[in-house]
Amino acid sequence: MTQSGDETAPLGASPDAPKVVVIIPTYNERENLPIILDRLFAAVPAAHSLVVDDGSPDGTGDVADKIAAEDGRVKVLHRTEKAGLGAAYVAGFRWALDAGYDLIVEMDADGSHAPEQLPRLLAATRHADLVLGSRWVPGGQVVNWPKSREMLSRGGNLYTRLALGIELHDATGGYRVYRRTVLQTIELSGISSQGYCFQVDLAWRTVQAGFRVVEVPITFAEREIGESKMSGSIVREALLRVTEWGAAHRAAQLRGLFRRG
Ligand SMILES: Nc1nc2c(ncn2[C@@H]2O[C@H](COP(=O)(O)OP(=O)(O)OP(=O)(O)O)[C@@H](O)[C@H]2O)c(=O)[nH]1
Ligand SMILES: [Mg+2]
Repeated sequence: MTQSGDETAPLGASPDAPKVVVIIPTYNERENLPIILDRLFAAVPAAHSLVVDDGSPDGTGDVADKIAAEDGRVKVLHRTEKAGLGAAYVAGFRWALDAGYDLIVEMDADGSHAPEQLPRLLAATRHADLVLGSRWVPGGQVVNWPKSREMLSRGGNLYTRLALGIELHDATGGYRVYRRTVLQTIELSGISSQGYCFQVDLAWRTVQAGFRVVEVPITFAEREIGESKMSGSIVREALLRVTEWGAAHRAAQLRGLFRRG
């Protein structure tokens, strides 16, 4: 499903507006973090942010603490070791649910997910339980990506669509907004996937639980500062698990057909 995203009326401005928290996982992002938080609060001043740092050796956790000491909208969750993006988000989701937020946002620290586009994603939650920022719907794009990366993302998403039989064009993307009911319904403790696989896992669980998912076009920019944590094992994990989920889903569909027959 695609949403053009015309409704740009800001959320979060009135007292009964949904409470928004933007979860930013960090590992060695000390230069990027202040920039992304500045951009976030310029774009959506009413939002709060939770930084989930996995003991970054470059001191990102200290940078986050300093910002939090000066800005009450920022909180920091310190975890002791690098345990992957998925585990960081699950910890962040639990915190956000406990704290009573209505809309829970995933955003990378490296500037790939433009905070200036967040108002459009938030507005789309009026018609959706999960809003995916999508690179691969009309109006979406990536800038400064090598062709090889684009092929990997497009190919991975095509494979995901075919294997799982879902109508999503960017299930691997990590710029998204969940309504709290989705994260309350999904069994968070059952999630062990990391990297891209984590994003597909959550989208797949959301679809299976019967929630409405909408894709809003975004412009995704390659990081300019710092190092990518992308690796071959992250791609292999996604390929293997998506294949397993697809096979299990088809087997369940077949069993259902036989029973009805
Ligand atoms: N807390 C935590 N954050 C992580 C971990 N791995 C990656 N991140 C953060 O997750 C976000 C996405 O990671 P990236 O390295 O940008 O991965 P990517 O966007 O798939 O790869 P690039 O496109 O090459 O940047 C960034 O904010 C990272 O700092 C981790 O193990 N723990
Ligand atoms: Mg990145």
